[in-house]
Amino acid sequence: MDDLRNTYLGQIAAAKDEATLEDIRLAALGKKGEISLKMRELGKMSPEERQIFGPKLNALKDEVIAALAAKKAALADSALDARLAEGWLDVTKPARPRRMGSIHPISQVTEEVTAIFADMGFGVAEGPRVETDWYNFDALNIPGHHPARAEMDTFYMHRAAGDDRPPHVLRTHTSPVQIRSMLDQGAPLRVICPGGVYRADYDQTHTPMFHQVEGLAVDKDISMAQLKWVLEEFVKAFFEVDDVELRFRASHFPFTEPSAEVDIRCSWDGGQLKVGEGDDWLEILGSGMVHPKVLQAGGIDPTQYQGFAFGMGIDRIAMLKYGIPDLRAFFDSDLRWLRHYGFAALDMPSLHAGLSR
Ligand code: 2NM
Repeated sequence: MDDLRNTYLGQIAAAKDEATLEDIRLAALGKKGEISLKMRELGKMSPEERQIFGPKLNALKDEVIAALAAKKAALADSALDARLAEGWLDVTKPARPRRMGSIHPISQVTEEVTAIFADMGFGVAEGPRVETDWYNFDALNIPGHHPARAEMDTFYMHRAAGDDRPPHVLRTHTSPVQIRSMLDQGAPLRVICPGGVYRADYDQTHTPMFHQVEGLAVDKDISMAQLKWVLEEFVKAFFEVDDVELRFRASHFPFTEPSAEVDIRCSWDGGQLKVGEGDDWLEILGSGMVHPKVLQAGGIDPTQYQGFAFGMGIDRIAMLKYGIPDLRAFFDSDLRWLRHYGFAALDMPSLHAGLSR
């Protein structure tokens, strides 16, 4: 009995892998295993002998089974240890963002603009790209005969004969989202509306779909001075400069009165844009005080509230900030272009981390 015990426990201790362990198990406890055969011999013994050898043999069998299990667990542990020692993963290392594709400059700039205005307390609203002509035109003080309807080169949705629903258009600006925001949320209100818009126009500087962001602030005692401060803060944050000079030029939009186009001081030395210095002026947005009729269409009492509003082209400011020469390339889905002008997927623009790093 002691020999059997020493033999098998010794072999188990020396086993180097699971296959050897399985061989040992078969040799000791398999159908024709040494210990199994001994157990069978118990039947031939006298009752007295069996009383002595039975419990001893059972204890030996249990001991070998336990030793096999313990060794099997130990082998598994050391196999894991070996794998961990050999190849290990540094979870503190940065991911490889290029593998995930890249962020389109329009998405990047939309996020940048959103982060800047969110920091000034503006919410973000989105709306449908197919609008009724009321939301796209009438509510914005652009009546049926108004030349702006023609100027905007509107895409009208097809209508079946006998369809008496109001005409639907592809929105020509994101202002209808601001009408919806006024109707949904009432005053006071601060909101920006980024998104795609459509105009039937295609040349060097125009694509039939492009992107806009419009802003709206409605409250009691809203003034043009606040508009100018907000736009200055925006331009400084967006172009990442400490100082800018803005120039308001009188203009005309149906939905604002008074209206102003806004230029920023810049230079184009060496063909590269520098914002805040130089003798050139760069037009970047349109703005004004919201027309009383537009407030009224938005369900807001114009004798109690005023608002300022502004709008700019996302594609255009993206080209300016990142030196992208051709607008049409934005929409070509050329992978080489996207790799060149795209942004790392994990770098979300934020004011604390830097907008465009
Ligand atoms: C611009 C220029 C000036 C504008 C007005 C509104 C609304 F809906 F609140 F009346 N939203 N955006 C606006 C004003 C847009 O884009 C060049």
